[in-house]
Amino acid sequence: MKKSILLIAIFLSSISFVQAQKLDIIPKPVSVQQSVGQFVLPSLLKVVVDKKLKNSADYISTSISKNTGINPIISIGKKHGKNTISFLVDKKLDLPNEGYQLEINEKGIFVKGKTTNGVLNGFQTLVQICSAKEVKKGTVPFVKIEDYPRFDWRGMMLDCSRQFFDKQTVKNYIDWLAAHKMNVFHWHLTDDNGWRIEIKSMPDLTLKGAWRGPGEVLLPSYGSGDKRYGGFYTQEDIKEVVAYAADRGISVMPEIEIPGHSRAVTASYPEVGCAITQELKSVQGEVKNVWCVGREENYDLLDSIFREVSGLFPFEYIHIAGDEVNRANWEHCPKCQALMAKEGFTDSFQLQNYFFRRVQKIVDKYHKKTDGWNEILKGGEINPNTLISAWQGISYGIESAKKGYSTIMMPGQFMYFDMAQSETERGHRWAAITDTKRAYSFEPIPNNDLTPEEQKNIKGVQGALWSEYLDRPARIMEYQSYPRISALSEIGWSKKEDKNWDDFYGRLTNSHLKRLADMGIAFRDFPPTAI
Ligand code: TNX
Repeated sequence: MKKSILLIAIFLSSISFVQAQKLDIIPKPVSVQQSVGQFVLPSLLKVVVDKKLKNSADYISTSISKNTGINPIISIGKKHGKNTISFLVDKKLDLPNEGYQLEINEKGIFVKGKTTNGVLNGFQTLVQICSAKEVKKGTVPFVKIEDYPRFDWRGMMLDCSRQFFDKQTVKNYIDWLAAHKMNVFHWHLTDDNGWRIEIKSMPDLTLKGAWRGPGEVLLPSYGSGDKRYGGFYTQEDIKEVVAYAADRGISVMPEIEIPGHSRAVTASYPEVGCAITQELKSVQGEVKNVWCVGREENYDLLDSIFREVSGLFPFEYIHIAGDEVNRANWEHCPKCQALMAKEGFTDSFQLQNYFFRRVQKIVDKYHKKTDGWNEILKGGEINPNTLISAWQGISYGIESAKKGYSTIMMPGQFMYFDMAQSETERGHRWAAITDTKRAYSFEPIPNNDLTPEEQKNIKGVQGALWSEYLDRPARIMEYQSYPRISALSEIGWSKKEDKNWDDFYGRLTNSHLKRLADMGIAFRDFPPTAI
């Protein structure tokens, strides 16, 4: 008799276990143990946030009330009382730095992390769990999750030069990245088609270089017809965005494009370019877009730019670019040629290397490290602490890791979300047609080519959204970004052996696309809606 009751109990609990709400978390966590039962959300819901996370308390409580419909009573501290959701930092947890434990049981909801970022990652998982319809009815399923990222660097770049995205749009973008446990926002702030960051010692960079179109504006029109187009972020705006991102666990890395892609600089300060009469076009057809390496005063200007930039961004890296430099300018410039002779250089890559070594000394002075596109490795030695953004292909990342540089894998063939997503859609095509499935297939550590030691140089993975083609209403930016960034987040976070397209696609279509819609993202659906 007793035995049969036990059997019935086991039978019943296994049924409810089978019916347990699917959590469908993206990126997929390391370990999830669901059990029978639900925490019933009380109308008097208390939220306790560790003192170390006090700047994120507003963000946390707003998201909880958005997702549960309950306005929680928030307090700062460590004590988990009755009916509480607690967010606690515990340095002693046996977990990697950004890892977390999330437990939902009859006593409430416990989110613990070793660092503040760890807790915030756990918070994002909780938000995803709370997006389910069951939670709207007032119950959250029992679960125990232990989770940590595969890579330290999970980044995304947004080009705010070719198109200007206002402060609020950038903040939204950061929110969406945070929801995917991404941790670096690479802010492409300058390029040929617009300088977007206020530099007080060089006011014309934004008075002139942030605008294009007709009138006294100096930059040629670009995708904006004959209308005046542009904009920039004041230093106050930048500080605001950096703090906003920090509250969400995201570091902001600024990129200042040098020495190429600098048409907006020479439009504002013509003397920065080489004194030549030829109209030499860059890969993208721009003229006068290179800093003169032979003009000594340019290094003083760079010093003041990097002094101001390093004061605005607490992150350890500043990106100094180095891609697609039209070195033909230097070959025609008397000052550059004189420098070349003086240094005994035989080719213009050595001039480029000379330029970067000088810039790295400047950036060093302001206690920052540099990141550069993979071309920065050409022409000679650079600072061994340089981070390399390997964009031209997987082999460039391999080369960088083999040379011993910390490397971010972001091959255009998989990780450039400006690429069209099918033959018939709008977008760049030079690297590949990349839909979400193809993006998801990217593996950042090419095992066969790197020794275990060299593999450690691969710090992470990143996507990029260049904005030449984003000149239609803002939704196109969202359409290009999602769900490809959802795929990227899983590449950066989840274990390699857990990666499985069918499983990911199931979580995406069952639950995650709905979450993206709730966040207000006009993502690309399956099948895509034509635009
Ligand atoms: C190459 S990626 C560039 C960008 C373009 C992009 C378009 C890189 C470092 N340079 O300037 O916007 O291709 O896909």
